Amino acid sequence: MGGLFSYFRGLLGAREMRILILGLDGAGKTTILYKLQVGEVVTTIPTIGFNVEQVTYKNLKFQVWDLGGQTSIRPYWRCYYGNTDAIIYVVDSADRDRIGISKDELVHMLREEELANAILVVLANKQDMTGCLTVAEVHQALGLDALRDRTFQIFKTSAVRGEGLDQAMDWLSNALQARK
Ligand SMILES: Nc1nc2c(ncn2[C@@H]2O[C@H](COP(=O)(O)OP(=O)(O)OP(=O)(O)O)[C@@H](O)[C@H]2O)c(=O)[nH]1
Ligand SMILES: [Mg+2]
Repeated sequence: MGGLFSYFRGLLGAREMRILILGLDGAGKTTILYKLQVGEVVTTIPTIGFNVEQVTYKNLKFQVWDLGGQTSIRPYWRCYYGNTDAIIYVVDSADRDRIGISKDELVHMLREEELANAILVVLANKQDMTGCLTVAEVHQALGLDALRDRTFQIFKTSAVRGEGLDQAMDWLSNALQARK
C-alpha cells in the first residue's frame, strides 16, 4: 500500500503537506491560521475540536489542522499525529505563568514516534505585548537546546500585527522542500 502511494506521489509530483498548529489555548493558533489564509485578523473564539484549512503559500499547499489547546482537548492531539510533515508550535510569550506547561506539552509531544521526522517551527507569539518573554527566553524556557536530531527553528511573531509569519513560513517551505 505504502509502495503504491509513493509511486503515485512520485508520478503526480509534490503531495500536499500536512502541518499541525499546536500550542496551549489562547496562544494564537487560530489567529495565525486566518492571518496566513486571508491576510487579515478575524475574531476568534476558542477552538473546540479543530479547524482544518487549506493554505496555499508560495506554491506549497498545506493542509493545516489547528487543534484546540484547552487542557481537556490536549490528550486528543495525538490522534492527529499520523503523516504529519511539520508542527507549528505556538507559544504565548506574554503568558509567563504557563510557559512551563507549554514546555511540558511540547516535550511530551516530541516523544511521540509518529512525529519523529516532523519538522518543528516554534513561534514565540504576542511579541507586541509589553513585558513578554524575548525569543531567547522562550527558547530557553522550552528547553530547545536539548533537541537532538530535529530540524527546527524558532521565530518571534505577532499574529495580530502579522509580523514574523512570512519569515517562519518561508523557512518552513524551504525546510520541507529540502527534505523531499
Ligand atoms: N496582543 C496579541 N494578541 C494576540 C496575538 N495572537 C493572538 N492574540 C489574541 O489572543 C487571543 C487568543 O487567540 P486565538 O488565536 O483564538 O488562540 P488559540 O491558540 O487558537 O486558542 P484555542 O483555540 O483556545 O486553543 C485572541 O484574543 C487573539 O486576538 C498576538 O500576536 N498579539
Ligand atoms: Mg483556536
